Parts: sequence; C-alpha cells; structure tokens
Amino acid sequence: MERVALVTGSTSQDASYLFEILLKKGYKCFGLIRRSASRNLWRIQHILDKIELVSGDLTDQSSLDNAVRIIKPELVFNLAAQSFVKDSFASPISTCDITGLGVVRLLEAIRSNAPNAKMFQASSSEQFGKVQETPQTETTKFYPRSPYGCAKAFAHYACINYRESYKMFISCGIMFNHESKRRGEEFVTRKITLGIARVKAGLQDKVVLGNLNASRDWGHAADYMNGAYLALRHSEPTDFVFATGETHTVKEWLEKTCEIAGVEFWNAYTQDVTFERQSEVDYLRGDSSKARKLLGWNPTRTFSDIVKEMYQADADRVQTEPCNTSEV
Ligand code: G4F
Repeated sequence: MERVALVTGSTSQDASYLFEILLKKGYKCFGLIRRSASRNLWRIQHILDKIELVSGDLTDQSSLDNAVRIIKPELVFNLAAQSFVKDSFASPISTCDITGLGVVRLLEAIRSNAPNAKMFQASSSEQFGKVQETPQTETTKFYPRSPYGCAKAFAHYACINYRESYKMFISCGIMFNHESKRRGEEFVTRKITLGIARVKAGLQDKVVLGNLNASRDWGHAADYMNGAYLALRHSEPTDFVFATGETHTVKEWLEKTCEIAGVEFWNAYTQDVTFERQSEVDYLRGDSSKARKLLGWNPTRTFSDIVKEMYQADADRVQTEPCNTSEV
C-alpha cells in the first residue's frame, strides 16, 4: 500500500528538509499551503515536481477536514505556525489562533477523518521560557514568555489530551532552535550571517541587533526533522526533546561569523532596542537523552559547522544577487 504523508507549513525551512527525508523513504508527500504563501516556494523549488501542494489553512476548519479526508494520510507533521516570537507580541490574537487553536482544528480534522493517522506536533523550547531547571527535559515545567510560547504550550497540552482521551498516536517534539542556510532572515542567526556577508562585500555598514546576551541551544534543521520522522516510527506516541545540549550566546554566534568572514567583530554591529523583546527567554539548553536512547537520534552538526554553512551560503548569495536581501 502506498505510504502517504501530509506536512503543514510546506514552504518553511523545516518542511523542505522533512520532504527530502520522506521522499527518500518512499512516501507520497502532500504539503498544505496557504494561498498567500504560494509565492514563497524557494526552499522547496527543487522538489516541487515530487510533492503535491494542497490549499489549506490552520485557521480554516473545513480546509483541514477536506485535506485530511481526501488525502487520508498515514503520517501528519504539523510544522505550521506563526513562528516569529517578536511578532507574537504585536499580534497575540492571530498568533494564538494559528499556533494554538490551529492545532486543535488539525487534531479535530484527524479525529474525524483519519483517526488512525500518526501526528507529529512541532512543539518549541520557547515553552520553557523563564526556565525552571537546566537542562530542560520533557518533564520540565513550562513558563512561556511570549504569546508565541503560550500558544505553543497550549497546543502541546492539547496534543497530550487528544492522545490520552482518544488514544490517537500523537507525538510532540520539543524543538530547540534549529537553523540552516534555508532559515528565514527574520531570525537572528540568518540576520547575522547574511548581514556579515554584506558587510564583508561592502554592501552594508553594520548589522543592527537587539539582545546579544540571550543564550540558545542551536542545532541543524535537517537533524531535527530526522528526529520528527523517527518520533513517528517509534512504537509508542510520546514526547521528545530535540536539542544539542550545547548553549551559545547571540554574541558568540556573531563572533564566530565574523571570525569565519575575516571581519572585525567590534566594527561589525550596533545595537537597537527596537529588536529587543517585551520579555525575553534568557537561556535554553536541552537534554535530548530520551530521543537519543529511544530513537537512536543524534545531532550530526556542531555549532561551528552550522555557522560556517550559513555564512558560506550567504557569502555566495551576496556575490550572485547583491541587491536581493529578501527571500534569499
Ligand atoms: O532567532 P530568534 O528570533 O529565535 P527565537 O526567538 O529563539 O525563536 C526561534 O526558535 C524557537 C525554538 O526555541 C522557535 F520555536 C521559534 O519559532 C523560532 O524559530 O531569536 C533568538 C534570540 C532572542 O533571544 C532574541 O531576542 O536572539 C535575540 N536577538 C537579538 N537581536 C534577536 C535580534 N532576534 C532577532 N530575531 N533579531 C534580532 O535583531
């Protein structure tokens, strides 16, 4: 029988890597896509002829019902969200609607139309917020610090509730920050690698940043999507932390990028409070022992590998498209 997977958030960095994994495993892949996202296909351009895009939106119950009823997926990966933490302070209602309630809509669509499907929910280390212990595990108490973190925590508990109430196969992966050359420019890692590549090329004076002291556990998106796939291959539905266990500050990311680029660190940046948040997540470090033990999962790229990959890709882009700083 043909194996079928449905992925939401189809145009994202994460979906692009997950599609590659699923295609290699022989899955027929469907990607849910909002009408407005259809211009933003650069990350999946290379596989567009191998996957099928279906119109749908986490805020529209009937579109989810239709997609799940027609596709009848064996696996559903929910990667869709309003995922910009800073923007969630400006748009708390729509963030909660998409990132929180949207997950309940998807759960309902699966419960009604494909109750035997296995679902993966992309939970977030933002749920830990003001961390209650270090390192953070699957049992660490949540203390979200943004509307985005609150919405993700709600969605996480909704998944556990559906798993327990309806005996559905739903696993949550609590994903710590994960980056790659396909990361959006809104996130600090990409903002730095692209910005420093432009400084190096003489196209920009400095990179303007907010809080340099925030500490994150940064891994590679391809590794984390491999974890998502493995979570649904596991015999039982449960929750997993996906993290490297290594923490670096934003300043260290900037310093490493400058070192690779051969740019003087002190001259390369300036700070602006505009890029700070109303309440910050100061420090994240995950303990992924459970995923390592039960799934045989391991991160394969180091901090330095990831910064190098991203800087190199941006340096190349700046050479070929020096004026285009959007959707690179
Ligand atoms: O790159 P960021 O915007 O990522 P953040 O907020 O940690 O969230 C990302 O990872 C989460 C997983 O934990 C996801 F759930 C979420 O969807 C997203 O993918 O910011 C990282 C840190 C923050 O502390 C921020 O205050 O960098 C700091 N920062 C400093 N200057 C900046 C900037 N962040 C951004 N985006 N832009 C700046 O200029």
